[in-house]
Amino acid sequence: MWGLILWSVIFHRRSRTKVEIPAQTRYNVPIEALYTAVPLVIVSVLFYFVARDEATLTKVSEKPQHTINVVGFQWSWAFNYENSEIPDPSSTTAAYEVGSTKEAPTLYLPINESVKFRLTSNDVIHDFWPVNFMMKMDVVPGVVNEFEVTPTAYGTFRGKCAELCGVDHSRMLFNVKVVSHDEYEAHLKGLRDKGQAGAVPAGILPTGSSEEK
Ligand SMILES: [Cu+2]
Repeated sequence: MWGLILWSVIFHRRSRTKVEIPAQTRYNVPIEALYTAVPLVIVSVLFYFVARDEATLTKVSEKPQHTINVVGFQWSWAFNYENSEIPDPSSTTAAYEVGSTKEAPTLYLPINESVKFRLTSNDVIHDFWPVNFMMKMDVVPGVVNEFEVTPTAYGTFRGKCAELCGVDHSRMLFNVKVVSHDEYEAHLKGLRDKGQAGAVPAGILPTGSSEEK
């Protein structure tokens, strides 16, 4: 860069002898048309591929095998394994687990079964990021975001909040455990047996609730 600048300064300095104005170039219609058209083409092509892939990645099916309400709060996660679209606070069948900054909660998922995550928050914006899923999505107060996955490998994976959400944001961790169908059902039963059933505290307020904002 410096070389080019110095070269221009030395070899294109103003002549002492000739004082006429150098050739003026402006209003070059072909070049102007080109630098309008080329960026338009670039942006259109990028837009097409982004829109196409985004539509595929965020597609949710009509009837996923499982729906889990993921609640982000300052500063941990709650997972509500729901049986229906609308959480029923009196239901005793929808197991839930609530984590804390001291103890990261574990999200259980059955292998080869589709699961839709319904992401909600009642305080600030969080971001649900099960790292190995190569997918993350914002958890926004007042908004219900959704995405769907079908885990295909057993194991325990890490997850974290990917949106700076306050002082303990970095401790907003969780685990994802992909298990067999039977193990999944047993885990949910275990949660219900501990009394962790119904609509998760801090979750979506049920329709018609007086606390609903
Ligand atoms: Cu967060």
